[in-house]
Amino acid sequence: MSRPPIRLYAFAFSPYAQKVAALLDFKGIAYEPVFVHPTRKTEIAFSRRKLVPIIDDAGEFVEASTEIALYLEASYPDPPTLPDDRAARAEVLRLERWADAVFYGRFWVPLFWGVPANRERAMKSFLDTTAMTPFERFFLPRVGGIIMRDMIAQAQADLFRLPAALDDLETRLASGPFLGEQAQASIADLAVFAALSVVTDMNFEGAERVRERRALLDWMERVRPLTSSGTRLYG
Ligand SMILES: N[C@@H](CCC(=O)N[C@@H](CS)C(=O)NCC(=O)O)C(=O)O
Repeated sequence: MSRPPIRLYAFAFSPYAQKVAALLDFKGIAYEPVFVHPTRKTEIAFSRRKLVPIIDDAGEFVEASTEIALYLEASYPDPPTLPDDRAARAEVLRLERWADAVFYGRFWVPLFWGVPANRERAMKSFLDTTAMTPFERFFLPRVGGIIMRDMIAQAQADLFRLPAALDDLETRLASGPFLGEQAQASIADLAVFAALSVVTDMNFEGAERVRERRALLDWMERVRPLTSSGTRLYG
């Protein structure tokens, strides 16, 4: 009997959920996104951490993007997202952690939450993708900015880091077709591509900062045919 599609609990513009969607698309695994209400989170009431992404693979629940990536690699090894060689594997996993812990913080967070037009689109995505009461529809866009004001202020302050984050990525890409000097795309490429492609393919403000960098575009064109475009979760 064939397996049902994987359920991917997500926010449309969570970089971690985008990474998992890009991995699923890379591996050709069918999935359906389940968009989670940003405050009630009833869809993931079963979770203690209540963070997205979470996958439900025929009753097997896995939380957090790196754990999901490792689960997918073990359960659906073909095509691989990790090299066989131990040292190369460790390097690729180190770069994936860098994408999560550094790159997303210096690129995604300032760009989405520090730029007003992008922030509005990100907020609106919750109205478009989840069932909201009329009360929530009215108030969430108005109070969201107040609830998140510290985070938004930090994101605005961090916008100056964005060129350095892209410089850093370009340096890491300088010596190989893929990250970590790998001959094949890996989980690290997919983690970074997932975030950059949303910005370029959905024309978020700041997309030109990526597009003006030839080396980044060339690398993106190498990864793009292997997975989905940046509209993957939110067409
Ligand atoms: N390390 C986790 C991070 C997950 C995470 O922080 N998710 C955010 C969305 S980008 C979330 O669910 N936030 C909800 C909240 O903080 O209430 C992963 O890799 O999946």
